[in-house]
Amino acid sequence: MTDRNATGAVRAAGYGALAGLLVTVPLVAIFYFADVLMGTPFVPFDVLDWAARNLPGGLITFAIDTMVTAITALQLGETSTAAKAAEQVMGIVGMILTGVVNAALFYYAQQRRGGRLTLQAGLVPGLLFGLPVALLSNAVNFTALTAPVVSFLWIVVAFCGWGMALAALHNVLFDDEPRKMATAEAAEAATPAAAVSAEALDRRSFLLRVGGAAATVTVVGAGVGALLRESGSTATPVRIANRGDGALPNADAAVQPVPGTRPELTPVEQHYRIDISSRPPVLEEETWRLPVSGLVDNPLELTLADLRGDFRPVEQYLTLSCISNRIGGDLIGTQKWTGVRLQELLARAGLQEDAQYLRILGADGFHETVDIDLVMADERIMLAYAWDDLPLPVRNGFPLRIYIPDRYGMKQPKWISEIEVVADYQEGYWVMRGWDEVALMQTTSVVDVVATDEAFIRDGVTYIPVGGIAHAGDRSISKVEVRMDGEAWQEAQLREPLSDKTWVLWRFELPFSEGRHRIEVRSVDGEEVPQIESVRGTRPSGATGIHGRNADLRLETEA
Ligand SMILES: Nc1nc2c(c(=O)[nH]1)N[C@H]1C(S)=C(S)[C@@H](COP(=O)(O)O)O[C@H]1N2
Ligand SMILES: [Mo]
Repeated sequence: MTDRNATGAVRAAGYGALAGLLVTVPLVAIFYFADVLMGTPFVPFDVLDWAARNLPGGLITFAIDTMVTAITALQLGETSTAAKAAEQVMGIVGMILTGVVNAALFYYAQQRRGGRLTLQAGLVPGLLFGLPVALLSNAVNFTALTAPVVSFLWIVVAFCGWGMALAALHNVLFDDEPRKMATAEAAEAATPAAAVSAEALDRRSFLLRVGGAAATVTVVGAGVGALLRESGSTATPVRIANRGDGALPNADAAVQPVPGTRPELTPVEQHYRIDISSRPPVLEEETWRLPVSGLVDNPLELTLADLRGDFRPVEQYLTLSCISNRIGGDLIGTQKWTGVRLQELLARAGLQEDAQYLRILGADGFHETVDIDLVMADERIMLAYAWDDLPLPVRNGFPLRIYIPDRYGMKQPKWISEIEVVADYQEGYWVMRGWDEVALMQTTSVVDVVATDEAFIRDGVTYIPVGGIAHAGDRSISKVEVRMDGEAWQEAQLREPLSDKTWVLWRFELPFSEGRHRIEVRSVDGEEVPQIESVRGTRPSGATGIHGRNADLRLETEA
């Protein structure tokens, strides 16, 4: 008898898992639909974001690292975009799996307990699942338009509905179990297989119908949601800085990039995006303010118009890189940044005697601490509101982000929501999670292209142009060298860069020799310090090592 109960319970858990799938998938679709329609939280992303903020830094880094490796290996395109998509899928799949497990446990427990389920009994798994999710969502969500209480209640109610739907399904699947069992037992002597399969058929056709309904809700919810989202998006941004005559500062540079080298100025929509949330905070210019508070004589509360109008705009061509960028990776990009000098802003606020640090908060909960001595010593540190003369894109920090020369992106908050002047140092978001406290940019260089289709002949020798970038924070690049198959290093030509803070494009003319070769690059920064050649991973201080590319050199039919 106990044995039979146990098998029954395991079988019930199996049905529970299936029912869980059929109820949780539409629930996710409903959350999505409500998010688009009313701005309630999309909870699968919130749970993932909560995990990303609260699980140990090493584990998160490992997860990101694995993801980047997979994206690179499977060639899924630009790393940060693919990683964000993978993250979002993980959030959704995670929520569905949790729903499946919870439902399986619910059915299992019910089978062991026996008896009939009331609909209200579904409130137990509903609340067990829904309350923690609602709490996590409330803790991290910053994208919802609804008030936190409303969001919280909506999530709890939705999960209660989820639990009651499971209870209802359970009753249809198992309610007449005793009768069926009795029939089955009676029939067992005659045709046991027939009795069992009739019962199974019954359940199967019922589950099929539920599956159809679940699929309908999911497709309609997700589809209509996606359509609504599409139609609600994107006005063209208004140019806010003066483009001047449009000429780049290095327009007269003598050295031309090898075709196939990445663009010297990264198209803004191709610039990587790295941050701690599934979806970026969307801040409105009308309501956004920058409070400068704490140890200041005149606390400020600035609008974007104040920042653009009351301060002298500063323009700088800059290369930004993520500390998680691998050797040769794409988490690096160059734009013209426009903003205000942080020194000027602090002068207006009036620092008090004991002011030591700036605590800079992002609207997503990200934060960093900047030493005021550093700001006072470096007038290039700025609060930027434009990239390439347009307002910052939402994903890259609209309306305001900081620039600190020579530091990886992890030190430079986007979506700034507050600057607090304080006396005490506090570790920043990624520093707390084990990354380098200073995060100076490593010198790095990359072979972008071995341009076999650009081969040319000079003095009877055939050359293949090779090109790429080299970058060393604000230290500039003094030398780039290239070698083939581990032979002697030879100096490449350097193109005059957009600024001493951007990458340098280089070109090298490689004497042709047929066959498969390895072409490598290394560089020396403007302070005559060579890049570190020994291979080290991104954590904790940024990757080092030299980049190379294999190329099959063979000449097309010569004209
Ligand atoms: N508010 C906020 N700012 C942030 C981050 C973040 O997660 N939140 N990530 C930092 C990191 S790790 C990097 S590499 C850069 C990336 O800027 P981008 O997404 O515009 O390329 O933003 C930095 N600023
Ligand atoms: Mo980063």
